[in-house]
Order: sequence, then structure tokens, then C-alpha cells
Amino acid sequence: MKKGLLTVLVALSALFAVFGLSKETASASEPNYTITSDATYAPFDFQDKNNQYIGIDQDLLKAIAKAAGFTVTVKPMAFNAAMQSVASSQADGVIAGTTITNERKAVYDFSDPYYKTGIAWATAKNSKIKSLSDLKGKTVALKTGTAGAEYAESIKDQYGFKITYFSDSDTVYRDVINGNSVATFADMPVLQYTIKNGTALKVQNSKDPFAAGDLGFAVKKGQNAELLADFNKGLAIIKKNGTYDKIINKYLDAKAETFTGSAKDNSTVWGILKTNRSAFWSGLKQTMYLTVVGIILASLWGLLLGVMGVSKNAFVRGLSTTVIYIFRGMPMLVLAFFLYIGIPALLGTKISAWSAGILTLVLNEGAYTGAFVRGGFQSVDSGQMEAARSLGLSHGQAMRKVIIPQGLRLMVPSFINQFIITLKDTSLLSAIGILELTQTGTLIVTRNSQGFRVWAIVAMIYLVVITLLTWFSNWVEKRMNA
Ligand code: ASN
Repeated sequence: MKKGLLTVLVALSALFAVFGLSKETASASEPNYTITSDATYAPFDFQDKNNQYIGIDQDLLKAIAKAAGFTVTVKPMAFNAAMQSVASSQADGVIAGTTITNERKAVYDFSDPYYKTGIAWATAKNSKIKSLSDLKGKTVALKTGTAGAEYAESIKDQYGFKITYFSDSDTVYRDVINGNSVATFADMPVLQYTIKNGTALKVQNSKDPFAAGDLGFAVKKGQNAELLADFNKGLAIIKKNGTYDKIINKYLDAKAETFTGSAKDNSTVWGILKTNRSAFWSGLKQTMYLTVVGIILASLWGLLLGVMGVSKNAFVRGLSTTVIYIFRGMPMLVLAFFLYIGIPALLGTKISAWSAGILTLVLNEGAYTGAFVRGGFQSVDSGQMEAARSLGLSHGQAMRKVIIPQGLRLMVPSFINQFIITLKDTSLLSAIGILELTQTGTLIVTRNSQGFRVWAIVAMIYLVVITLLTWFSNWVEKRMNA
């Protein structure tokens, strides 16, 4: 009976795994490129009220791909992760409102410029700060890895300000508006657009941006030359036939729509839930999917580690201890970045965010599981083993028939605990661009600036799911003990 259950679980997780992988491999006659992008960078890259990923970059990319005869799969993520993904060959190209800078040219090849930019600095709308020298002793909020951040770093000592970093623009704006920091440095067109759409900031140097430059599409240096050439070809075509101007005007014209949704849609929890229900639903599905596959595989891996941990063989025991030591000791976020960005950068191989995410869950949660499984077996009274052996069972038989069943029963509460932790830990995988529930929340907040309501909704959804998971686990526990 229990064996049957196990078989079903293994089959189910294999099915999930195959399904998850096959989603990533699109086949088409035209070349298909994976392009990373900044998840939250209006007007270049952002989600509209229907949760469509839009913006100048996205529309340009689509029009260019069509004109030049290629297709794209776009992966929105934090700007820094988007750039790193290309540097480590995880993705073919990046379009993320990226400024063409000399430093970046050492790592990336850039397309022809497609938009002019420059760095602006902005404070809260009613701030008393008027000049850079007023920043002395104060804190400036910046987005990691951006040209704006690089510029601010270069003048930080001259003006004597401190710096704090965030990975997405909206959090940077919130930090300045809430007064934890007093200013930020970012692209002029981006800050102006954000302010026009109601963000309570004020640009202080609208007439003379620092470090004027251009935005460009980028590929890893020396790679994807064909994609780069196609991009330039497509860009030239859409500039000539008027599509380029149309796209720019769609977002920046005086009469351009705002894409943020009506006040009614955004001012109540119910309105936000209703307008974004498909986004919340697909985020929740992704979270559940990661959780179920993660739990099943991590439990199996943890069981194996636990059994190895009480083996007669010292080498096998040592192996289990070492694996548990390494993966329990490594912060999960570091592990995720290591698998998704570190290893591919070294080996030049690709691993999808989904696979890296699952592997992170399995290694991390599996190590914790391994530790309590080993502990559970050890806590079965040693007399039991002796008794079983004296009845003529071999060590293996004694383990399987006597120690493991008793140990497993002791471990059930720890398993339930670990399931809940796994569910919560999936939220960390938003950092490598997986569009699960937490990342969904970030995208929605960026669009409607309703931080309190959106995060309250996300928290509630997690609590509901955790409650269901706990009920289910308790039900299984009861049946096991019956
Ligand atoms: N303009 C920024 C940069 O090039 C990009 C961004 O924040 N998406 O650094």
C-alpha cells in the first residue's frame, strides 16, 4: 500500500519534471532566442493592467524579430540577473533599457543604439534637498548593477553620501518616498515617465542629465553575432517604415495611455484581486508546482541521505554527512545563483531557471530532510536492532523491516514542517526570474504602486495554501498511524 503511494509520487514528479522541461524547449523553423529583460522598468519593460509584459523594449523587440525573421522567448527578471544571464550564456540576449557603457563593452556586444538616455537624480516630491551637496551624510537608494548606480558610486566621495542597494526600481522609489533614503540616480526617461504616472518623486536635473548615452540591445561578447546582426537589420527596417516612431509615441506621446489600471481597480483589495486574478492564479500555480515537485524530490533525496547516514559503511556515512553539511550550510539564495549563474558561467552550459530552481530546492531542503531522517533512525532504540539481528535478520532486513518503519513514524512532524518551509522557500526563486507568487506580487506592485494591498493579498494566499498543506499532511499522518 505504502509502496504503491511511493510509486505514484515518483511517477508524478517525473511527469512534472518532463512537463516542466518541455515547456522550455520551443521548436520553430525560425531561430528562437531566449532574451532576458528587466521585469520592472516602465516605460521600457513592465506589465500592463492585463498582466501583459509590454513597454518600448518589448514592442521594439517584437517588431524587430518579425521584420528580421526570428522569434523570441522573453524572460523578465531583476536587471542585474538579466545582464548576468547573458554574461553566463544562460540567455542569448538582453533588452532591459541597458545603457551602452565602455565597461559593459568589455563583456557584451551592443546593437546599434535605439534610444537616447542620460542619468537623472531624483528626490521625494517635497524634499528640501536641491543640490548634490545637500546629499552630504544622507543615504541614496540605487538599483544594483545599473549605469545610474555606477555614476552615483563615482561621485559618492565627492559629495559625501552613503548608498543602499535594491534589485528593482519600484523598491528604490518606495525607499526614497518613504524617507529611508533621500535620492536616487537612474535613467532620465524612466524617472520622468514614472513621475508622470503618479510616483511622488521629483527630478532635480531635468535640463542637464549626467553621462548622456544610449540604450542598446546586448549579447555576450563574441557570441550570437547573427542575432545581433538581425537585430540591427530589423531596427533599421522598423525605423524606416514608421513602426519605431509609432511604438515610441504609444508610450511617450502627450496623449499616451497610462497602462496602470483605473483608480477603482487599484484602490481596494477586492479590485486588485479582480483585475489581477489571472496573474495571481498563474503565480500560485507556479508556486504550487515548484512546491509539489520540490517536496517529492527533496523528500526522496533526504530519505536517501538519511539512510546513508546510518549505514554500516563509514565512507557512505561520511558522504551523507558531507553533503548535508555543505547544502545545509549554504544560504538558499547563494545556491540558486551558484547553480543558475555560477556553474553555467564556468562550463558554458545552459540550465533553465526552472531546473536550477528545482535543483536548489532539492539540494537545500533535501539536506535538512536528510539530517532529521538520520536523527530519526538513530533515535530508534538500539535494542531494536540487536533484537532483530538476533532473530536472524540481516542488517539490511533489520533496517527495512524494523528500524525504518518506526523511524519514519517519528519523523512525520518534521516532514510536515519541512513541506511548509519548502513552500515558503519557493519565494526565493523569484530572484532567478521564476514567475511564482512573490515575483507576481513584485510585478503588480510596480504597476499599481499599491504595496500594502498587494503584499497583504500575497501573504494571505500563502497562508491559505499553507493551511491546506498542513491539513493534508495531518490527514496523511493520521492514516499512517492508523
Ligand atoms: N539603464 C539601466 C542601466 O543600463 C538599466 C535598467 O535599470 N534596467 O544600467
